[in-house]
Amino acid sequence: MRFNNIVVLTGAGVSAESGIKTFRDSNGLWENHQIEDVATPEGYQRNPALVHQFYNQRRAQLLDPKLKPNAAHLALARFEQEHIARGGRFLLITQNVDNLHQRAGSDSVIAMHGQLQKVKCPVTGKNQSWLKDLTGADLCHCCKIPQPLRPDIVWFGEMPYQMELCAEALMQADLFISIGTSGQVYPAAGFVQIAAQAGAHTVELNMEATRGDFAEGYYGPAAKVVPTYLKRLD
Ligand code: BV8
Repeated sequence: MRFNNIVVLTGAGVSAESGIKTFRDSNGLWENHQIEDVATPEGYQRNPALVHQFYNQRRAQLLDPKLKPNAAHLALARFEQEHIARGGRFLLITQNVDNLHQRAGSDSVIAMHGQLQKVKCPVTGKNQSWLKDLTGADLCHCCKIPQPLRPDIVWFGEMPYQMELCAEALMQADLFISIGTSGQVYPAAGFVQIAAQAGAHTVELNMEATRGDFAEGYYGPAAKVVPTYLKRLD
């Protein structure tokens, strides 16, 4: 086994072939919205109904029976099981808030930007599973004065989840694979440097090359490129 400690970072491109819009490709998610209006705490304060609508639409899409994990999600889940069975270490960090990695069977997943199917109390941060529409009338049960629940999503200006765990894994990695991300959002976009500084081999699997500095890159649709690359690792 050439690599022991493998860290994978995924972005919206890995879910594109499942039918979930990416952020920045044409007709992407941000097309009809300004980031400031729908993915910041200030935007939520200003117009909670707009933000609820933005996330309710995306959450509802996850319940569509036609929406399924694609070959890239499935190959990552299978590889994780086989690699761990061989005594290797594996961590999948996703920027995506859909549930497709989890549905594909990936176990060791950090959803660093939160999850569409969770909501949380704005005061205690306690989260809970939530599959339906969220409105301002949905209140927490953890505070003496119940608070309106918010999407359990990391907005711009908020700290992504489990950053210490991510940093620890990146510094011990001997292979870092970045899949389906434009590398425009930090701190995720800085992961390749942390891994490279720790001596990891770095690989980009994406539709096209990004500004990131990778030792190796294979380009094309994730559902094709990811299974092909992972097979070579076996
Ligand atoms: C924070 C949830 C600080 C919302 C999201 C330097 C350091 C630190 C921070 C900053 C910094 N510089 C700027 C910042 C601030 C900011 C930032 O990065 N801004 C950018 C715009 C410059 N970062 C933050 O605010 C972060 N927080 O820094 O907190 C802090 C410190 C202390 C205490 C408190 C706070 C928080 C960032 C998280 C924001 N939330 N998501 C939601 O989902 O609605 S980010 C959002 O963008 C999504 O999560 C998405 O995943 C992410 C990145 O986008 P991508 O996944 O890459 O998607 P994109 O469309 O861009 O690219 C898709 C790629 O796939 C393309 O390359 C395409 O070619 C490819 N592709 C398409 N189809 C396919 C494909 N590839 C393969 N196959 C295909 N079929």
